[in-house]
Amino acid sequence: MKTKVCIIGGGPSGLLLSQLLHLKGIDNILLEKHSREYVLSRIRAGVLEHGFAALMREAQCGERMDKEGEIHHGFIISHDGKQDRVDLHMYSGGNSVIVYGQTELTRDLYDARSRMNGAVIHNAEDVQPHDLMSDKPYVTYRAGDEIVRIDCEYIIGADGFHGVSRKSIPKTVLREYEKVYPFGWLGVLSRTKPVSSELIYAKHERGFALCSLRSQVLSRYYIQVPLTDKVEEWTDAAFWDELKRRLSNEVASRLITGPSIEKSIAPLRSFVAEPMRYGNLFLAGDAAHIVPPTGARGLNSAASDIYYLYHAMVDHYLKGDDSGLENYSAKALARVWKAQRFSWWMTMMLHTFPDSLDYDKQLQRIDLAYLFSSEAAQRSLAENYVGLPF
Ligand code: FAS
Ligand code: PHB
Repeated sequence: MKTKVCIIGGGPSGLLLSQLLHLKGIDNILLEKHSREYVLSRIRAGVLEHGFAALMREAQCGERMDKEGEIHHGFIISHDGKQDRVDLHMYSGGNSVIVYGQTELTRDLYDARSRMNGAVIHNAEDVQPHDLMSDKPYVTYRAGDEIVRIDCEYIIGADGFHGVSRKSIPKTVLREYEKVYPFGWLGVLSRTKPVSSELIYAKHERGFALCSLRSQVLSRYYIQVPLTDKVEEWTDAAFWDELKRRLSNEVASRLITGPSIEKSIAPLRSFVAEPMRYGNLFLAGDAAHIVPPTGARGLNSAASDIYYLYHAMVDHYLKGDDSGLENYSAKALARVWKAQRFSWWMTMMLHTFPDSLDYDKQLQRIDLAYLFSSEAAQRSLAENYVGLPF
């Protein structure tokens, strides 16, 4: 098989780029190791920056997002017995975020690829990029007993943290930066009315909690748990009781509980791999960077990678201009590191650290006190949360 761009990974990063390139007439093939059903069974992000939403619309995949997604102009931070609201709309100069689940967004992208007869190959096993430094790179994968070769001009590694692409960059070239947090998030999805119309980030001495949603009939909740916890140790009742302990009495009294339809523990890490280009391989999304979900930057960091790659490929193929490709890694990393900083800051401010000094606890308290005493501090939070410019 032959194509211009071979994309490894059928998550939001790979699918969005595949769709955008297709609309510009740039031939591409996407390889996904799992089935479509498996990919769509994963429950992940819930908050979209306005830049991501704009890209979805440009990809002709924004209709259901605009119809079913909820525009949020702010969120609550519950701390020290208080509920303080961050006015995103006012402090970001009129921007906001859309609450719309990654699962639905990925479904919309898959539907668009199918509608346009996009070349999306599922159950592609043992995918392997080759000859990355040559001008004739290629990718192989196994379909049953057959090894299939795809000759291409560029390879996009959008295969997530555990994918093959980043590992194809020689260790002598790759620089990795990592910080692992001493806790995880236990998340529950339940067909219940959300307890709040806006997200509630709760800082509590027992641990962090988050009240989020997917719709007015589908709630998403998280509590910070030790890394040693196993999801099977947590009954629904135990989860709801612990969540209530970390919320204000007023909010806890309104919480509507119900059976979990999904329950999982995600570890928290900060991770960046540099460079995000090696020869004709370009990394995008979780393949290159991971953030703790506290700042809702994970999926949104992938959006700017895709934006830069999309425009670089259009400039190359339609204008003969390679500057976007040459500058991709530096440009993408500049924004990735700002998202890393924001996610780290939100995580350090709102979580309970097992071995923190009393001094550290004071700093957390004063960080929140300063935030809600300073318009400049709230403007800084707001511009990061709604999404820094691409
Ligand atoms: P993805 O990991 O989504 O997709 C990569 C795709 O590549 C997968 O479908 C995988 O099957 C495929 N793949 C892997 N190896 C392959 C190979 N060798 N060959 C072919 N295909 C291969 N972000 C937030 O903003 N908020 C959240 O609350 C949040 N919660 C999360 C919870 C969990 C458990 C995880 C893991 C992530 C969470 N994230 C969250 C971050 C998440 O949303 C990612 O940022 C987002 O999925 C990034 O999308 P992709 O870069 O497409 O990577
Ligand atoms: C979610 O709804 O899953 C969600 C929202 C905001 C976050 C993290 C997760 O910061």
